[in-house]
Formats: sequence, C-alpha cells, structure tokens
Amino acid sequence: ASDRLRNKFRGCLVGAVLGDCFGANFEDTALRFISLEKVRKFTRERYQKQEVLLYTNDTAMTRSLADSLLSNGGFNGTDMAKRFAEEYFNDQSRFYGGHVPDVFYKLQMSNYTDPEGPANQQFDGSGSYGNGSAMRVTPVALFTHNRSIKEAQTLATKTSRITHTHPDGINGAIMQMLAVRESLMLNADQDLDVFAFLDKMLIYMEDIEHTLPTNITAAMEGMDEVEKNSAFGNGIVAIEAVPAAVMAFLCIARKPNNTFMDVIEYALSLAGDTDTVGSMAGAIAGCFYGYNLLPKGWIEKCEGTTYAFDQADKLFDYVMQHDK
Ligand code: R7I
Ligand code: MG
Ligand code: MG
Repeated sequence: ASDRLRNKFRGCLVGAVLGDCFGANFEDTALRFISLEKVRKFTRERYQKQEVLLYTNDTAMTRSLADSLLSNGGFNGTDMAKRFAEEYFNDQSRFYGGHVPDVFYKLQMSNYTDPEGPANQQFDGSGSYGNGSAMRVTPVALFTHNRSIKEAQTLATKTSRITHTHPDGINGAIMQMLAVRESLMLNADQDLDVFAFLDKMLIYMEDIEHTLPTNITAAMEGMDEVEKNSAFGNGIVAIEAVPAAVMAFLCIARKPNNTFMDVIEYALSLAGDTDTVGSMAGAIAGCFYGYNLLPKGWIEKCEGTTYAFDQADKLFDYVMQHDK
C-alpha cells in the first residue's frame, strides 16, 4: 500500500511538470480550441525531435513551494515569499503572469517582513484572481495527505495569499488542492465515479464557493451536446483555468481505456492557458494513474522531471515519518 501511495506522489508532481512543459508549446490566450489531431501531431511525434521541453513558472513555483514546506516542516510565509521571489530574480524567462512580478519586487524591497502585504495591494487592493496560486498548490495536497480537510484548506489559503489574495484566486487554489487530494484516494483500476468526485468537492467547497463544482457538474452532464470548451473558458484567471483542468481530468479518466496522455491532450485542446491547465490536469491525472503509467518518452524530454520525482519522494517520506 505504501509503494502504491509513493507511486501516486511521484505521478502527481511529475505529471504536473509534463502538463506544464507540453502545454507551454501551445499557450495562446487568443485561441478557443485546438483540434486533438493537431495536439497529437506534437505530443505523439514532433516532440521527439526536440532536445528538451522547458518548464515555465508553474513548475518553478511548485518547486519553491514544496521546498519551503519541507525545509520548514510546514508553512513559513517569509521563507516561502523569499523562495518565490528569489526564484523569479534568478530566472525571469519562465513566462510569469503580467502583474505578479510587482509582488516580488515589493517583497524583496521590504525584506520579506510582511509576506502578504504586497499581494494585498495588487489591483488597487482587491488582490489578484489569476490562476497563479492554483497552478502551484499541488504539494499542499501531498503534504497534508494525512491531515484534516480543514488543515489542508488553511495551508492552501496561506500559500495563495503570498501572491493572490482575491477570493477567486484563493478558491481556485483550494479547489485544485481538493481535486489532487481526492485523486490520491482513488484507484485507477476501478471505475472513476465522476459525480461522487464532484459531490465531495461541492461539500468541501460549500462554505467558500459552490458555483465552480456546480458548473462542472452541469458541463459533465451536457458534455456530449455542448461544445466542451465553452463550459468555463480557458483563460489565465482562476475561475476559468481550475474548473477546466478538473473537468478535463474527469471526462477523460472516467473512460477505462483512456490514459494520462489522453487527459493532457484533451486539456491542451481546450487551448488558452494550456501550460497551466495542462499542469493542473497533469497533477490530478498523474496522481490518479501513478508514475508508472506516465509516458516514459515524455518524462525523458521534459526539463525538471527528475527534480519533481525526488521531491515527491521527500514529501512522501515526510508524510510517512510525521503523520503516522
Ligand atoms: O496569476 P499569475 O501568477 O499568472 C499565472 C499565469 C499562468 O498561466 C502562468 O503559466 C503564466 O502564464 O501566468 O499572475 P497575475 O499577474 O497575478 O495574474 C495574471 C493575470 O490575470 C494578470 O496579469 C491580469 O491580466 C489578470 N488579473 C486581473 N485582471 C484584472 N483585475 C488577475 N487579477 C486581476 C484583477 O483583479
Ligand atoms: Mg506558465
Ligand atoms: Mg499559463
């Protein structure tokens, strides 16, 4: 049982990197749709000609978040803020969101004394509702695997508030965390009960935001009739990207013969913010299928998969040692 869970931890973090790296190839917020045929030309053939597929800010920040939790044995806002900002200053080429660098500069200038202060000032004081805190929240679900939902939600919220304090930004992070948490408990050999998955999410999100899971339920029910990608949008804001990722996972993984690759390819076909939707769907799906079912060819081509693999093991060992 413990090997099985370790395999899920690995699948989760490596899956997130694969979605980011493959998604980065398609990111274009002007697009509404990419045909599966076109996606597969790249994901099944053309990628092999590349020397390496680079990861973006989604992976960079996920790493920093996990490293901070591990080295502090829990949340330390100053440390996490510092890791996010220093990672950005070390490498600004990772396609960060348009406004979040302001937060990093202010954090650095104030020497990280008030980790939430700069985020609170974004967008005239309403805070960012971009998907940037949902895109990196995955390690929270792993770190709190044996703890209560409440504790997991609180931790997701704290990690969000360093850059994203708008309720939509925070709720997006909570929703993505819950989807990964739920997927950790499932067995890919058994049928995926889509509506049970969504019902659980609805219960846990009741206090904070119930429209998102309801929308997904509606989209799932109408999936054969409606244009799949008109359900939520596919943009850079949390209320579009997170439901799109959860929906992509659910509507592909529910079919027994589908694979991790099918989930990612479908997620990328939604177009728009493909690296982020791909990465979030990749975390949920990687967790569901486990590392051993991820495509080896993809793992070899993507930058950062070894780091993610090792980090998953560290998180797993931490959880086993501390939360028995
Ligand atoms: O959310 P964030 O970290 O960006 C993440 C995205 C991911 O897709 C990455 O892959 C990368 O492409 O960036 O960065 P923010 O700058 O906080 O938010 C992203 C964008 O969302 C902003 O640049 C705005 O365009 C938009 N946005 C808002 N617009 C108006 N009012 C976010 N919050 C607001 C708002 O309150
Ligand atoms: Mg990115
Ligand atoms: Mg993106």
